Amino acid sequence: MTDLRKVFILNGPNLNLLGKRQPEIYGHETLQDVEMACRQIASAAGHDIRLLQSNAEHQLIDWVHEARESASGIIINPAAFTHTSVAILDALNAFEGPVIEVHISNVHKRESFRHHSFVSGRADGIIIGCGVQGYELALQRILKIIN
Ligand code: CA2
Repeated sequence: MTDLRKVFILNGPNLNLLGKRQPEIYGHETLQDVEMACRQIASAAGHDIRLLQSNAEHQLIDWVHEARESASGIIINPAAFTHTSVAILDALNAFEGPVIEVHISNVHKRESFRHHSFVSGRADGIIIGCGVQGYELALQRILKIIN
């Protein structure tokens, strides 16, 4: 039977500005471009995605809880919450499927406060510094794990 659950692609604070500000760090593509590219990859494999973005930590946590019932995997770029949020880590620890953490920029070439991630201890894979292509790579990995 086909799994009707979606791959959730969760995005944290300020990522709504992707493609609109600081293209030297984050590139020119928008979250909508990411959504279109990922939907195409998922649909070729008989799956679907749900791409969400919030500036609020509690909203991201609620979506992770929702994913427990309705997602086959989670791709997450927690943005600045990566470096601060035990609460997002705790929520992800309660999700049983695969989790891939994505960072558009190479956080290890940036300020030292970006070098630590609370989420990495839960992630099954981490893609860093590959631009927005990182979302596509993460999706390919999730599809491989769940198929
Ligand atoms: O490289 C990444 O994907 C980050 O998760 C992005 C976060 C940053 O706090 C992390 O250290 C690394 C920031 C997201 C802000 O996104 C913007 C996009 C365009 C313009 C301004 C902000």
